[in-house]
Amino acid sequence: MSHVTSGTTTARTEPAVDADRALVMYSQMVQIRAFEDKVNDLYKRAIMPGLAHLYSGEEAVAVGVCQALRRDDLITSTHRGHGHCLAKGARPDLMFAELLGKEAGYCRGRGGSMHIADPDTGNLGANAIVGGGAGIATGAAFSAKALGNGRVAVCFFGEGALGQGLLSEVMNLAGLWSLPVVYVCENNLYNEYTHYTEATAGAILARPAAFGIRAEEVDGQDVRAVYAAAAELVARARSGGGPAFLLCHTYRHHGHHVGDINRAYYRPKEEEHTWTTSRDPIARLGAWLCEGGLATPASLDEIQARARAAIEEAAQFALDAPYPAAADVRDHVYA
Ligand SMILES: Cc1ncc(C[n+]2csc(CCOP(=O)(O)OP(=O)(O)O)c2C)c(N)n1
Repeated sequence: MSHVTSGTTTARTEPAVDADRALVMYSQMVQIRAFEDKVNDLYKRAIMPGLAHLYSGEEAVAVGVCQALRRDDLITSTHRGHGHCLAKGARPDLMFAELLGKEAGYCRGRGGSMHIADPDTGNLGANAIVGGGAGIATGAAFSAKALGNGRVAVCFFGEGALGQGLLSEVMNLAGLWSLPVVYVCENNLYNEYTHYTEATAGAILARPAAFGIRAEEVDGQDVRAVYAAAAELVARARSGGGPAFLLCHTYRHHGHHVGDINRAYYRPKEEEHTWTTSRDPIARLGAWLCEGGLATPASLDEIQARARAAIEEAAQFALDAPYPAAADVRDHVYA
């Protein structure tokens, strides 16, 4: 990993992550993968209404960053938000209920996949508007600083949001006022069906650097590296060191959304193959755990089986849960 501050780049050494945390991160990534597989299954069987944007392949970003946060720290999420919500501590049963439009869901079934918010875990909400979380996260950081409560806000966004003016406006303010916010850019190479190099001018890290914001990049498929980078930037923000920008290089395994099946016209099959095999974040951490004697293939299989069983149970809860009453369906909706 390297970081760029006022034009300088520094190498970072092997990330320090203890065994317990590595196993927790493995379990969390597996939970997210199992959740997304189940969402895809529900969509393909026409049980889930609407669409969802799956996070599979990007799990190391949400998990590595959220492991560096306190429960009362705040995040904003995106249209591809299930992983952020779960990594921050959301309950899969209530998330499935939201996706299926059930009253038990996080937003009483009125929001669906792109509108999951969970104040109890500091999740200020997913957002269907690209870049929409930037102002909210920066405002939350402003509030944390004014109140002196020591909270840090993390703004997750895809690289597509780099084209949104709001992001530049709020990075300017965060830089000026030294706000405790970390902007986490998930560069999965594509904005819908367009390669990011066709939509983003210049060097990504030059943008935060222009506002005097500490800017770093990391292999987003290596959860230990993401955690190490995030832990440092979050601690720095918490102790008054100001905002930071973490660019994570990652990849989505599935299409832009669940219905995006035929992708060969915009991204090569060989590229998909490379990222889904040798660059898979779960397989990579699993290999590291086994090489270090911290796990065995059998113990990892057991974690996977347990996660899948728990996800099945959570989905069943949501399938059995009631819809909102027809008379109340317009309540709790603000537009
Ligand atoms: C303001 C705005 N413009 C356009 C869209 C349509 N849209 C939805 S997702 C997306 C691409 C987002 O790409 P990126 O931010 O890189 O996130 P990714 O989907 O790759 O995770 C676009 C253009 C939108 N939701 N909001």
